[in-house]
Amino acid sequence: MRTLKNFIGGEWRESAGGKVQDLNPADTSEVIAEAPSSTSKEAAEACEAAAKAFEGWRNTPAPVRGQILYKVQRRMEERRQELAEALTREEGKTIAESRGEVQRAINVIEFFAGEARRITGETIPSELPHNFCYTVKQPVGPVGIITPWNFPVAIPVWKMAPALVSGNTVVFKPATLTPLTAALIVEMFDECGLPPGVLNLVYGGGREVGDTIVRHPAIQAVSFTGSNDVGVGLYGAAAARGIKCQCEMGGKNPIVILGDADLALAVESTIQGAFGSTGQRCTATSRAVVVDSIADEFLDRLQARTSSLVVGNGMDPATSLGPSVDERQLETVLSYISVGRNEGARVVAGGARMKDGRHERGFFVAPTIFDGVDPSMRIAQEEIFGPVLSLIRVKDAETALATANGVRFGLSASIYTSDVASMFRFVDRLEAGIVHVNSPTVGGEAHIPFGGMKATGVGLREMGRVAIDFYTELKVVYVDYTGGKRAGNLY
Ligand code: UN1
Repeated sequence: MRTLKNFIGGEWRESAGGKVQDLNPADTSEVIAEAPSSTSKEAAEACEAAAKAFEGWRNTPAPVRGQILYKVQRRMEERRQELAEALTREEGKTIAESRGEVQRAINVIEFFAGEARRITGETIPSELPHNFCYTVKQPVGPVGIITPWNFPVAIPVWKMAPALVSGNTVVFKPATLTPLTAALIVEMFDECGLPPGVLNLVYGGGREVGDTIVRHPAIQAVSFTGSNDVGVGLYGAAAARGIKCQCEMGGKNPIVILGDADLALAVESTIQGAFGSTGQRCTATSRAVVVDSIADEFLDRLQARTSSLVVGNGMDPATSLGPSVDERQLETVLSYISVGRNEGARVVAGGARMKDGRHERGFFVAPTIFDGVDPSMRIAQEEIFGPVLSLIRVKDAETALATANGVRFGLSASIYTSDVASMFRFVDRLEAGIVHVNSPTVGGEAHIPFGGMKATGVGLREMGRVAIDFYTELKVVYVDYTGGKRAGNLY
């Protein structure tokens, strides 16, 4: 069991706040770590440390900042197994999923280390003679990074890597359920020579610590991933201060399966999208919108495949599905299952908590499929964040499109078809920030933008080159070299 500390101004400091136990959701008799519930005074100290370090870091050449990230990349490669195991024990996902997440974080660091050499502007011809006009990207200042428990390695890294290479300093507040992975990540950055105060870590709840960060006068931008309730509140607090805010929030992602789809492929992708990461993913497939002509066959195959899934402790390599992250999340999932039943949908797989033998001390739910779901039901509209899939039968492709778009979220969407015209129609019309053709709704790559539309997101996209735009201000420079003979202003 590790006792975790705040990391402020380059020092691991004891917190004066209370202590929170970090439990293994697959076996709650295992206490993995004890983390502080940092005080708002400590959060303010972290913001002040970030402010103090800003001048030095902004003046460090970007390629030199990138070199530190390359070192972190190598360090994370060396410590990948330790980080993946901590992730599985702390969050519950399978060890294969954890290894994949750590690799993704490594790729993100590698990508942004390289981007450090490409934080370029433009030269633009002016309308005036002998005028040189160009743009330059400058850091915004100290930034707050507030992250969720479901991807506690990849998401913090995909925010801090672009923030740091752009020359910002960071105050990082991880989710209360995943403090150990956060500490390990910060430790790796510290081991690679990041100057004191450039990256700071405080733990604790959104109300006390998150709020202090977004309201602190030193903080110039906030990047958040998590629930809509929290995100909209943060966005409001950031707007009141007039600072940048990026929020990546909920999803209710559809997989649309048309009559000419490759069914074997569609079934595999639905399994991966709906039950991978135990459905605790903002990109999870939570609705299968299937045309009537193939719906029975699709469901038969899906049920057969679902019954082969092994639910258990993620450290066991035979496990295909881990637990819900904690008791509260488990209760949410179970309550949505009863909501679905009460709304008149039919459970055709799973539908209950698993408590027998090896599931006794964990928060396990059997992978659940509802048939007969009407698009207006709550289980077809609200984000559940668990292994629950709603099958919605529709009469044709047009109804499928309207159904897919008939929710308030717009993160990702998949279309399964072998017809080029249908494919392009869906690509054009699906209301989602990420559209997949014949591939699952989940996933994302370091160098490819990620984010959603509608109620899913505000602010610029994450990852990819565009991520740098959120973490920089664009300065426009006009240089007049007429040497005192300027002919006057144009306007
Ligand atoms: C993925 O599907 O691999 O919170 C990325 C989330 C997303 C990340 C998912 N921001 O689930």
